Amino acid sequence: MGLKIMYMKVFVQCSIAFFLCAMSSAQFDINYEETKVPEFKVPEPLTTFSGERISTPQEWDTKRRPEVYEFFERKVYGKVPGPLDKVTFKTLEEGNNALGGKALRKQVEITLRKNGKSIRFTLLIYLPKGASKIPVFLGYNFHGNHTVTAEDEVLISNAWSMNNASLNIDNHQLTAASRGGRAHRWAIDNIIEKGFGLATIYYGEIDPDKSDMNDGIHALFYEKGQERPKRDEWGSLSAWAFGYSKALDYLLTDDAIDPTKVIVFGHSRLGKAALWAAASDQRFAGAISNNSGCGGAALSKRRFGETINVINTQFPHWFCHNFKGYNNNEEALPVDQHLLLALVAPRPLYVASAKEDQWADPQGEFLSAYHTSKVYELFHKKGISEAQLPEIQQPIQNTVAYHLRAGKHDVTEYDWEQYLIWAHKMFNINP
Ligand code: GTR
Repeated sequence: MGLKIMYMKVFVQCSIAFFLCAMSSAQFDINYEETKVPEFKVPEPLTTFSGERISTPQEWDTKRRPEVYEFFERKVYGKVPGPLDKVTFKTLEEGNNALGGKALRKQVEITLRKNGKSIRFTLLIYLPKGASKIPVFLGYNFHGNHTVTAEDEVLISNAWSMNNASLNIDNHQLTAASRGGRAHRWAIDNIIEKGFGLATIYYGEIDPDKSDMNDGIHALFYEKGQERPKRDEWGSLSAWAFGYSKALDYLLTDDAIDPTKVIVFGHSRLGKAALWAAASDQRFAGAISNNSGCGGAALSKRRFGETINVINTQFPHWFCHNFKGYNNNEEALPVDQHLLLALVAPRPLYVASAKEDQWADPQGEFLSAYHTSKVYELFHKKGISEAQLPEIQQPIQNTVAYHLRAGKHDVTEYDWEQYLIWAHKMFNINP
């Protein structure tokens, strides 16, 4: 009976999702044909906005990088309005026999304070037992830390959540019913066995993913009567990126972790946030963008799949207000997303796509990684040298890495297997 109700709920939710998708395709003119991609010029990475050529890493760092960063900060993701008053850490739980005995588990509460207000989030960390100076992947999860593994000790957040019938999330409340429900996205056994740690946070604890701007971290910075950020101030993606940095603040204090090897990872909207986090905080050793699509790795000027107008309409809270000026106006952008990727240079960067994830424009994600490679080459790092999209399951793994996986929008064992092989090579890890 319970099962029947659950199936019905899943069916109803899927039908609603399908209906919304159909609505959005009808409402917007979505292009999925390569022949209909408009002609456009990819902004030259090594020429400044005023036309000056960049030919050394120093010139990149002092002239080009700052102007590109500032553009993305003021016109795309939005500025963080100022420093916090205080950040504190408190260990809530520790287990030295986790994951069947091969890992240590730690749950750390991080409190962010500003103007007499505060928010808290919990970082769940798994580290291989008996190791030291451990490289770590840091990634947000969509539905709570307790969905990442089935371990009973993992604390359940009481932050607002999107409902999800397949994970039994009702009334925007997380419960034990979804424990382990997203374990398939995290390859945690493989990560630990290969000598890496995993740190994860429920993204809704930083900023609930809904279009009002009254809650989450934004509200800490408001003056009296203020209800939304200024035009050039942070949307949710920038807030999530900032949360990644605050988690890094903690990871850098943990003696077991190698402070030079924290790699920021994110899937989809959280892949967009991971890229902006790596661009904004150069303490991150590298970045992985899994199926990040529009506003992430994909070139916007291609207008293939999701576009700026579509994303700003469906998720009006993700980017800063200024970005709406580029709705159906991509040609006015003096940058494209390959320059977001270039802000990660010369650190290792992995862009991954999925063949059936046309909404995220795999070809546009690949071309972005290709065009950013010029900046990596300036630093004598190997990028992607051929402009030809590789076949599925044929990864290219240089300092700039790319793969096209078979299948849909998701994070799979295959994706993690590639990230682990690549990270071993990039960060000289001997298990
Ligand atoms: C979609 C959105 C994408 C991507 C995705 C996700 O609905 O259009 O840009 O972020 O959500 O985060 O799963």
